[in-house]
Amino acid sequence: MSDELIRRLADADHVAVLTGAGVSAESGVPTFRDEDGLWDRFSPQELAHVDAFLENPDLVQGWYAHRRKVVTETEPNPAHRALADLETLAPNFLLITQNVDDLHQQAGNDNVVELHGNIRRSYCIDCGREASEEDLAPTREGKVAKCPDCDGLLRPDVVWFGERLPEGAMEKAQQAAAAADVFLSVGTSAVVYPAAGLPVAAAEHGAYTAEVNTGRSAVADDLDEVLLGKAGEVLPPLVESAREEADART
Ligand code: BV8
Repeated sequence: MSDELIRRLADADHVAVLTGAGVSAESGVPTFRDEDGLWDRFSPQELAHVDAFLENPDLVQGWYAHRRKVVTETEPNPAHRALADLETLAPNFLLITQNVDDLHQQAGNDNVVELHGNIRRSYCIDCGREASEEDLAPTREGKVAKCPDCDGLLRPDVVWFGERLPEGAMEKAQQAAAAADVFLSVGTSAVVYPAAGLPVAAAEHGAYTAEVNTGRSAVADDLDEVLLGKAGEVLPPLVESAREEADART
């Protein structure tokens, strides 16, 4: 990591961070597009799309039931904790996540925008009633889970391809990107829009931009700095150094 990034983080009044599945990889949550990723066997359109859901509700409900189980068995890793620490350092901070695993909130981040929803919530596609764990129990036996009130199909509260992001989420994220002194992009391949447009939008508004990734993302060439490595190994020393630099000034 460069002294410039440390200095800018120490000085920053506004910090915004975009995260993707890579930040949860060290918690044991598989990513989407890595070799052993979730989409190794299925393509995104086969699963994360409402048409796939309506055609194969048991397959899609089963996939999300599996992912919910994985998520309930995982906990935040040092990358999540470093980002919670960073929120206490920056006067203005927003964590913009594409992840649906709730791990940033569990790590202690308060200012979180979930661009793609949250897998812990499910609802009925017909009446909108929120589904309980009990309502979802049939998915554990590979059966279709339906609404106890109206018999509608139950779906996860996540954003599928072709679906609109949650009301106001992208606006809040874009405002933070435009105001950012430093914008970090952590653990995302940056191929899914509109989320993937945020790091470049921040750069265009004058933010110092850096990505933390085990490989180069699709937007790496447009950023000021690329920190190659695991988020759980790169972020803790980065935030610690920024905090020491900030303390040295007071
Ligand atoms: C919308 C569901 C409009 C939730 C997901 C062209 C054709 C067709 C469509 C489009 C198109 N151009 C744009 C679109 C729109 C489409 C899109 O972007 N498609 C892409 C694929 C081309 N976008 C949409 O449809 C969005 N909606 O645009 O709506 C609209 C407007 C008005 C009215 C109606 C509609 C909706 C996008 C949301 C899709 N939902 N998932 C779920 O099941 O989780 S996307 C899916 O990919 C996940 O949500 C995930 O968040 C997202 C991004 O993936 P990443 O998080 O980046 O994960 P990935 O595995 O890819 O990468 C992991 C990275 O981590 C890698 O770089 C790896 O190197 C790194 N890494 C691994 N380990 C570590 C690490 N880094 C650090 N440390 C480690 N240890």
